[in-house]
Amino acid sequence: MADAKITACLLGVVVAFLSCAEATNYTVGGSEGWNIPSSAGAYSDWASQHTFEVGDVLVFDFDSSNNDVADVTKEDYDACNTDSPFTVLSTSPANYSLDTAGDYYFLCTTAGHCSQGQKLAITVTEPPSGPTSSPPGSPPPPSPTTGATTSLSSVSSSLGVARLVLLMSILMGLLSQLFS
Ligand SMILES: [Cu+2]
Repeated sequence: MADAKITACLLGVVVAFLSCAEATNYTVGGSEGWNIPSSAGAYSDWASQHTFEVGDVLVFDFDSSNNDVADVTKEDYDACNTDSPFTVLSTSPANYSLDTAGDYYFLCTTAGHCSQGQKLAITVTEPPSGPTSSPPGSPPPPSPTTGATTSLSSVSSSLGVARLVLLMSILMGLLSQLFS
């Protein structure tokens, strides 16, 4: 019985380890959701508490009758200009997939909401499990640290494989002891 428990624990460790590489859904603003925040810096604070990687998804949860979410340029983000968004998502919850590395800017296009702090800027990096290949001909992501990010990704990827091999050897050793 004890052996079965140990095996179950070990399997749990492996599952937790492997799930590190999976995409994450982030509900913007946490339980507060996406609306005029109580403090103007609320979404900056929220963003600073998370690390966003390619493949992750932002979930905007808001009252659709009075809000939406639009991705915009940095200039429009800074100026709260709602006239030329790339896309506007007006049905909640709105999922926004972070498909490429770079900087992303969002705001609510309802008059006055952005200037009261309903705006979000985030930086998305390549996941450590390896860079996703960009389609040929597409411009590189607007990041001044592309070179450094890529080499770091390679290092992290090698480390990840080494960790996995180590973990598996430990696991095999323990299992062979259990069943000997
Ligand atoms: Cu709004």
